[in-house]
Amino acid sequence: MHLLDLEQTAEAVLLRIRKKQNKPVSISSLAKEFKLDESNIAAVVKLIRSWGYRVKKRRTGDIIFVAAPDSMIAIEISHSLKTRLIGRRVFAFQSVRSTNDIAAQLAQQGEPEGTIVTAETQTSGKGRLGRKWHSPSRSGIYLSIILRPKFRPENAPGLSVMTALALRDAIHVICPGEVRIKWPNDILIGEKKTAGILTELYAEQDKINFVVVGVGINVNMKAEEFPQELRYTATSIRRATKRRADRIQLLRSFLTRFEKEYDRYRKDQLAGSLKRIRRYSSLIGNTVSLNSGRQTISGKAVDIDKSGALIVVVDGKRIPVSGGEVSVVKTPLPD
Ligand code: BT5
Repeated sequence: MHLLDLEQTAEAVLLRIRKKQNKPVSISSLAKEFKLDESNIAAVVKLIRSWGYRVKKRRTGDIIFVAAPDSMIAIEISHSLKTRLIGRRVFAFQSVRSTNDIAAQLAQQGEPEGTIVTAETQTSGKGRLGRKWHSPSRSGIYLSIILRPKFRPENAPGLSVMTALALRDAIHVICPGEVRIKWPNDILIGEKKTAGILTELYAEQDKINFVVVGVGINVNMKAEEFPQELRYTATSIRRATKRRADRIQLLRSFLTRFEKEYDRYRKDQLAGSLKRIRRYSSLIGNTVSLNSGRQTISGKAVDIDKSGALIVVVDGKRIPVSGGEVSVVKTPLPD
């Protein structure tokens, strides 16, 4: 069989046998359904196994689907993903410098809105303002989403907050307890960072070419997978729940939520989500100090508006601060 045909057949056979997880499917029925002979079936099973799936072949002439791999592979991500737009095209890599950079290249080459890029590890994962994102292999989610919104560039900063909301909900489902948004781009479990968002805007004067939303999630890292400098500030879902999480399921759940939030955002920015954002924000009500490199301001964080700006009261005045270029620390100062 031609390699391409073999791959397509293997994908179809995989779909068929996984419908009956842990139940045997007879080889003869597969042979008939997919018009294959014994040697084709053997090649198909071999290929499916090479993707990391656990499949048993019994002497009695049955095949049993046992388990999907814990790997970020495209067919697994797409399997039963119910979104309309987000994740309809998947580029899944083993190792890249940064998924955001690959996504930007693909967007420049014309890849459509909703295309996603994932990797098992990043060698130069990026945080904001030139910082690094620690990306150990196979224990996290490293994801970038290409967006092509029709709105003006000044409406883009709120996308990070929108993403944070979808991410907080997806994490909270598998990690009950305190999962909060630290405006504008961190997700905290308790006081520790478990996910970060890097939104990069590619725009001309008043037109967005495309946006890349990058998401890094610490899913199954053990304490020792964090470098010394992150041990006390970072955590993973596994460390919080004391068990491994299914990365693919979490990814699908996030993509589904992201799509819903993005649909809302395009109608009226964060207006429809502000209640939840306020409820889950770790900063509102606290005194914060904002550092933009050039200047630092301190004040009380009182709200987030529909554009995603943090409203800080300084000397009695409400000042909206946009998320892009600031780092924020909660300060212990009395207000
Ligand atoms: C962020 O920046 O939090 C944005 C992180 C975005 C990462 C994703 S992964 C997929 C995509 N491709 C990329 O190249 N990037 C995106 P920032 O707020 O600047 O936080 C960075 C800081 O968080 C670092 O300076 C460290 O202190 C800390 N940090 C680094 N890696 C971490 C990790 N794995 N977990 C928790 N904290 C981390």
